Amino acid sequence: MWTDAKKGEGNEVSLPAEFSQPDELTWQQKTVYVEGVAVSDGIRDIELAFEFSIGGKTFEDRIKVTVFDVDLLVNNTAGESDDYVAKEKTAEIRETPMQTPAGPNDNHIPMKVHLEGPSGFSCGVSLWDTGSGEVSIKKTDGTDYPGGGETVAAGTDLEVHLFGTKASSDLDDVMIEASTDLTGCAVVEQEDLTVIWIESYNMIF
Ligand SMILES: [Ca+2]
Ligand SMILES: [Ca+2]
Repeated sequence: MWTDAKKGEGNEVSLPAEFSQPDELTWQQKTVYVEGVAVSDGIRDIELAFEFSIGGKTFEDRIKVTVFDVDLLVNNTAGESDDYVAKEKTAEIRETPMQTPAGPNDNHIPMKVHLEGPSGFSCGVSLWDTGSGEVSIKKTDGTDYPGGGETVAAGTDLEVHLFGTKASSDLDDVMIEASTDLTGCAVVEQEDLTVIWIESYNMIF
């Protein structure tokens, strides 16, 4: 638990924590930030309890939370050494593919969206990319990955395809990011990769 959204030295709260000074805990509001450390064995298996004592009376509130984890496996591996995708060929550049595999479905790689969590847990996962290079994220049937996300169940993998659409200017300058419908706009996972492209006019020997 942290007292700042950006965790750092001096703002960690060790539990159980006690706040006794008025400037540490105002009646109106005290915001703390909870970080998941280990994935839950069961849904809502972690209980946070809060007690407030004043004038000889004690008030209490409790909430239950679940810790889960989203992993993005570019090229279906956790390793970084294969995190490359070639930029799509356009019809003007290569109308007739010379290589196999090539054609309308070439120049893409698979990516697994893996959800780790307790049995029976699922959530909607949204994906997007940032950076200089660009990819388009599609489902395996060739349609765009929906902006509203796809539901993923704990212990399963959702496979998507990454198409390189704009070449990288630096290594690993494309970042795929994920959020879930349970955690708001927080980015729950990031994975970087590179879109490679060789222009024919650079191939002079
Ligand atoms: Ca990989
Ligand atoms: Ca990577």
